[in-house]
Amino acid sequence: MRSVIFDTDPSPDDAVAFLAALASPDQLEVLAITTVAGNVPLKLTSRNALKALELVGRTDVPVYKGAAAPLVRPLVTAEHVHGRTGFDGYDLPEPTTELRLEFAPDAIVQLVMSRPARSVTLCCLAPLTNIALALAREPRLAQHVAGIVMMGGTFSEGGNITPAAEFNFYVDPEAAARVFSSGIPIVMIPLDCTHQALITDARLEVLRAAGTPIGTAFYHLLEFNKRFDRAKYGWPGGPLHDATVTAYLLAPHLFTGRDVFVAIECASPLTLGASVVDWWGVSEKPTNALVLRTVDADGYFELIFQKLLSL
Ligand SMILES: [Ca+2]
Repeated sequence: MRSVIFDTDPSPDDAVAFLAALASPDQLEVLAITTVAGNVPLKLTSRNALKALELVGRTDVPVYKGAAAPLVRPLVTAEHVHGRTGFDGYDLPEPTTELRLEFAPDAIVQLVMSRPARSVTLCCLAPLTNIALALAREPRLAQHVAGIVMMGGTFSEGGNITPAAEFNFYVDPEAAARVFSSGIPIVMIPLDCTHQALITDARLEVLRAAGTPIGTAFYHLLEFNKRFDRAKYGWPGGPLHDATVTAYLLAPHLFTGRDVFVAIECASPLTLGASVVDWWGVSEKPTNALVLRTVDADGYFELIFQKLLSL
């Protein structure tokens, strides 16, 4: 059993990630969901987290609101991908629960430090602002946390927000740099991996055919995302990025990767937020992340959608 905290800026793929974890109580204990500004502003990401939990009747899971902006830069959002609300495509039920009062980075510190060392894993699906703030608040967090599994970065695949950078790292490169230099064991799932996990019509049909409220809701939400991605990339479907984090925790054998040194660009206007991955070990620097590069896409969708539909 592994205890986890999901740090997220919910668009549908984030929601699939933490809901699939909630559907796996034999393997994962979800301590909390913490929200951050990213795909859409903080008020909306927080509301989306509550709505997703409302949909599956798990309003017992505490949701903490975190940073409204990156550490030093103005917020960049992605309404062009996820719509104005971040959850465009289907009207989820209005939340009946409230956010917890505590600031998310403080809640992360409290939840991790009050438990045995190396027993809580942070699942990061968004810009890493909350994690950097938690490390500033309590530097011992780096030794106490079990590790971070994150969706973010890109190296051979090119960027999805600039030619060089993936969205999460681009939005808050200083936070990403702080996390990568923290000494925390990191599993990084970059676009190089997630771009193999495409939501094709056949995969999406599994959700529609289930005919359940959850299946129907996510069919429409992911269908909305897919339109943008299909037009942008010319692929048969858009990638289901963030749920790879949960899939890795549940079934690491679906992935392959390599221990490498990763650094984040924080200065160059041209390549801001780029993750420089030393795949061939040419820098001879000590490794600081396991970077995943392949995923068994059929196994991934089978696992994640089966979990989602079991709620
Ligand atoms: Ca996300």
